[in-house]
Amino acid sequence: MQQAPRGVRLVIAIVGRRNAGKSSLINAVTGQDIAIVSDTPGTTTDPVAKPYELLPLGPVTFFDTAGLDDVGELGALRVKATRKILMRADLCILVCGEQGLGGPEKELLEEVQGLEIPVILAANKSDLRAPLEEEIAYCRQTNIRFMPVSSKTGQGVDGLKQALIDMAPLEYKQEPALVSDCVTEGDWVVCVVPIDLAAPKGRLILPQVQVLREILDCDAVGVVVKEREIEEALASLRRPPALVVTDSQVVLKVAGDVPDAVPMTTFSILFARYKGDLPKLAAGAAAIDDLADGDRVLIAEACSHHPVADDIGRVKIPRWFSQYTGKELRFEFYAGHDFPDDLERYKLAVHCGACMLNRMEMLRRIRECHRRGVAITNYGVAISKVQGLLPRVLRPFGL
Ligand SMILES: Nc1nc2c(ncn2[C@@H]2O[C@H](COP(=O)(O)OP(=O)(O)OP(=O)(O)O)[C@@H](O)[C@H]2O)c(=O)[nH]1
Ligand code: SF4
Ligand SMILES: [Mg+2]
Repeated sequence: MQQAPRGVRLVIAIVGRRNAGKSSLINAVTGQDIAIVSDTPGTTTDPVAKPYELLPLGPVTFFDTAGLDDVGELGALRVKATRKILMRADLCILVCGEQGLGGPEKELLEEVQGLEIPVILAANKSDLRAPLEEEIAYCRQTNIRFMPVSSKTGQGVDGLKQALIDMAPLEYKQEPALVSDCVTEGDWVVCVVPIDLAAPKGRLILPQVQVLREILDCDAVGVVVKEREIEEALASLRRPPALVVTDSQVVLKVAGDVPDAVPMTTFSILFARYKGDLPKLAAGAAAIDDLADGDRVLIAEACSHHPVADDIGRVKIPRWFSQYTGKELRFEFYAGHDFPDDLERYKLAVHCGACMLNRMEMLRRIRECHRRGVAITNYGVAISKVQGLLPRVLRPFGL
């Protein structure tokens, strides 16, 4: 197993009723008394992050949460905060205590499975109570991993850790391919890089360098041209290239010069795939066609500075969308690590290139939109969409 890329933390939400032993279980798993435990229900109020090295997997963050059966006005707020953690979770442990697997647990399991979060049912306090046949049968039927544990004696805790490692999403364990799965040894790949006023002086930008480096790692041949030279370059190659990768800004011109039979894509699409879930981002772009007058579109930037092109999100995308759809759309801008609380208000979220985020974080954001019923795409995919070239640039990936 490869080490998870640095800084990528698996988010594991621990949920359940009050007093089920959620905090105790985190203490047992981490081997530290870091979470406050008591027999008073409602001890944990706000979600608390507990970083931990789950070896050999890598860094994870356990989120200790308030009981989902908390009552009163404050209780409702706590439940809301717990649900917010669930929206971001990669894995979930649902803890049940003396009461076992009851109605509230079943409801919660259904909700978590509906959100497509892999879940383990930890039947805690196994020193006090043996699991029932019907509980085991229920989990078998619903495809949920059932694990009796005791935070008090430590029974089952190692097995629980192993289950977390086994269930960690694949993308957490593997470094994704940028272009290497489209190219084999000896292939030619033509990269189109416009050198205009926006290009930095004296160098290529990092995404271009990364693509070229991966082409070389594949023992393939990388050819770099400006958009004016693409036709000449193609004519002088002895055989057609395996792939043409172009800057999105000149995709229209390049698409005209590259024969239809030659696979072609953009740097932005390669990075959308590398950083996120390309099929979901492409499906989100299809939602642009369904936008109607008055719809809200969220332009989401993952950090507050955008060194590449400040006006892409704020000026160009709104203008292109308005021209393409012919609709009166309402654009709102949001920068930061979270989405707005009222994400459901938006018909579509258009995300930045996420250069400051790692893949897990971006996938989490895509999933959060999906879970909350909001379509999501990103700048790079949206640009090809409004230029009418999305099918062409997605074709190399079988989409
Ligand atoms: N016998 C036994 N007692 C346990 C076990 N796990 C937790 N407890 C006890 O159960 C009580 C509740 O434990 P907590 O870990 O605070 O439960 P919680 O789910 O975090 O509770 P809230 O934060 O109030 O929602 C405490 O008195 C613990 O000592 C266990 O495996 N066996
Ligand atoms: S993460 Fe990168 S692309 Fe997104 S807003 Fe920040 S600088 Fe811009
Ligand atoms: Mg607690």
